[in-house]
Amino acid sequence: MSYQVFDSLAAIDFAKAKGFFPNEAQVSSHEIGDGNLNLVFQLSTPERSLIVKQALPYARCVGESWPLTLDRARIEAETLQAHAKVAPDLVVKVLDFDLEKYAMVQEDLSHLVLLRKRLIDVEKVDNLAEDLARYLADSLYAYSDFALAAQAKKALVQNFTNPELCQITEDLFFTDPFREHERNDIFPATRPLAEELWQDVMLLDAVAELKARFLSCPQSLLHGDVHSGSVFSGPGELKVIDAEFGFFGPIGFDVGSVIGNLLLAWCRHKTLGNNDYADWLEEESLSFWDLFESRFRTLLAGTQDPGLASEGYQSRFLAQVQRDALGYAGCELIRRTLGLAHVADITSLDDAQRSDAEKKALALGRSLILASQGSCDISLIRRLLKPSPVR
Ligand code: SR1
Ligand code: MG
Repeated sequence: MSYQVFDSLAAIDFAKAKGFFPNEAQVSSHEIGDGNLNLVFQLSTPERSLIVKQALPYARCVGESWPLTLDRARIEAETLQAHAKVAPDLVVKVLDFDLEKYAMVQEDLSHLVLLRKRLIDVEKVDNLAEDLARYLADSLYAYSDFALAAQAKKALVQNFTNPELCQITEDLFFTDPFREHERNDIFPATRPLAEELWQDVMLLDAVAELKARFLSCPQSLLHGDVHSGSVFSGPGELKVIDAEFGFFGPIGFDVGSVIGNLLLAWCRHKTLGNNDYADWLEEESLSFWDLFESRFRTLLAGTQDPGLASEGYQSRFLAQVQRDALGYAGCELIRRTLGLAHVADITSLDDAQRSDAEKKALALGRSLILASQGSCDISLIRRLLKPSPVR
């Protein structure tokens, strides 16, 4: 049967037709999606529990006035499957994908907690930097020119061309927040700072450079939206979900999204005076990069392409990824403050705290973006997070 938007019962019928439950089973079904785009049903019997995720023909957070391709469900399933080939323990399992219903069946991760919630709740997450670094290093290396034959990679670039979802990022990440735009959502106390930022020509030049690299730099198959709401975590476990923004883009974009989200949590906790926890977030950001870089460098040594085996080139490549990551982290801080899609790390604060945290996010974001255009490295984060000297 052709595409229809599921309700709870249709989600059960779908899972039964796929053989996940016997026809006679009493299955309970609840729509639990709280993301910006899709429907998510949790189906359970006493014996098993599963997730059915279906793409809607529009962006859920805005409504039918924002039509959106259903093909994103295919991209999501295939990106998760591609990344699971090389990092199976760190990616949610896709058990089935249906190209007519634009729906997939996934393992249920409800024994885990969204990373964003854990970061808000002042939890020091074991192995966070290690797991995220391994997920990104292994998946981003495996789908790069260093690991794939050129023609195979080009075929994948074609398969993962994701113009509508990329357009969302191009607009919401790089364009709207840096000018007046009706999609922006600006906290009144923050507006004067936004207006100041919009006049900053050097900043706008740097953001244009970062956007151009996002548009035209197919280095590897990115997750494309690896913020702390796309990661589940629990004791000894971390799982990445929600890869509908997957496409071939600059490696630093995924790396920077992780760093940007740790720094958004830092802005929250520094504002609240949770200094020990803010220091932990700072250390996690730095070790995340160090672990990513060292694992990626080790993988590079095994490149299949003798033409890309030069150590000098590989070092320059990683230095560029680092600069990109700092710049994209800066854009994430700014777009989550001024743009359409905010984060609970900041919006759940009271008004005075929110204004303070947003001020920090904008200043930090700006410095990171400007620095990404020079010869900066990750230690910049340490310098930027230090309290400014009293003048
Ligand atoms: C209309 S989608 C808004 C945001 O949600 C997604 O998770 C992406 O981060 C996107 O920018
Ligand atoms: Mg998402």
